[in-house]
Amino acid sequence: MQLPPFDELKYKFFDVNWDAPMNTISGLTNWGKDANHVYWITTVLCFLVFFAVAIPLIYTLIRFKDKPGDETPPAQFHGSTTLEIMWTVIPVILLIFIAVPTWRVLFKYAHAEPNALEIEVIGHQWWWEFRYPQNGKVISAGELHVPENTPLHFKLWSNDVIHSFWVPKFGGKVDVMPTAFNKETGAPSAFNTLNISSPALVDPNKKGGEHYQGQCVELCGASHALMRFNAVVHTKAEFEAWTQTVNTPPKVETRLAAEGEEVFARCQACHTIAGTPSEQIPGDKIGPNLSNFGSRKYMAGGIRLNTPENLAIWLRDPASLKPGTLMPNLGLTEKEIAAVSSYLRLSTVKTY
Ligand SMILES: [Cu+2]
Repeated sequence: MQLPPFDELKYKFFDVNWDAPMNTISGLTNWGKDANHVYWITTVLCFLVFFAVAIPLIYTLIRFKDKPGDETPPAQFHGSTTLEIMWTVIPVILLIFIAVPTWRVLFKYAHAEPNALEIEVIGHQWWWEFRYPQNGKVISAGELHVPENTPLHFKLWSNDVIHSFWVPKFGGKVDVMPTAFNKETGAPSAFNTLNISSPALVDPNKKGGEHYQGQCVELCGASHALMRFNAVVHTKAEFEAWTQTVNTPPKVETRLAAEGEEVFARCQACHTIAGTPSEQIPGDKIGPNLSNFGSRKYMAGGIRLNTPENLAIWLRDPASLKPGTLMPNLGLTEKEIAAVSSYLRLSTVKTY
């Protein structure tokens, strides 16, 4: 399944589609499939209970309806030990049938697999940051890259308010909570985890990976609905190549890009591009890491395709695309916008 660009997605109420990117019950990962199994068991049992109650109820309503002229009072009785035992024991048995598979799935995914790829997920108002501590200083924003068929160990926390991490096609939805940080190491004192394996590629030779929609699912402020991201599943070789090249600094070859590099000096208090002077400014930056921004398919937290036109709209007035964003209107001239856009869109990594 190939995802259409987010800004071209149009949902219709009756457009029910198994392959729809936000379908909750068509997870492709081990976690997604196991959770769906529990879901179907629960659904089938719920329908059985519904019919077991509804059918006798409808029968009783018709069979014992008041008949005109019939003055006989209904039989008067109360208490039935057999019935009371039945409606205690049957629900207990049904709940056991739901609880056992639920526990099995919960415990199965409670711990990371020993060879899992660790990914730190940090929620910000309103964008996602992904760090790959096992791959040096690889950091991505708005775009989660994973190799196919690989156990993943997500560690999730928030930089501000509560968010929730969700890729419907992966399954697993985890709250992303604010936390305190260790003063010396900067490590979060608490985080949630999610242990799933990435899905296999539908087309094993797919260049540039397969894209799945991700979304924040905890109301987190004005632009909560615009806090999306793009999950890209690559072949293992392509993922390796991405981690190797994503921190390569841009090659500035044109005058426009060189001018853009100068404009970007004004952005580096909030943004980092690996391998450039912006990396020297210490501390966690307030804005997304823009290393190889040009290689990203989407921008502004996954809400628009990464095109020069959309980037210009964003730079002219970020809040016009994302109300409440921390990025101010920098008052750039059209010339500066063209220059910095040309610089930012330079890419040393090609994933699609
Ligand atoms: Cu959020």
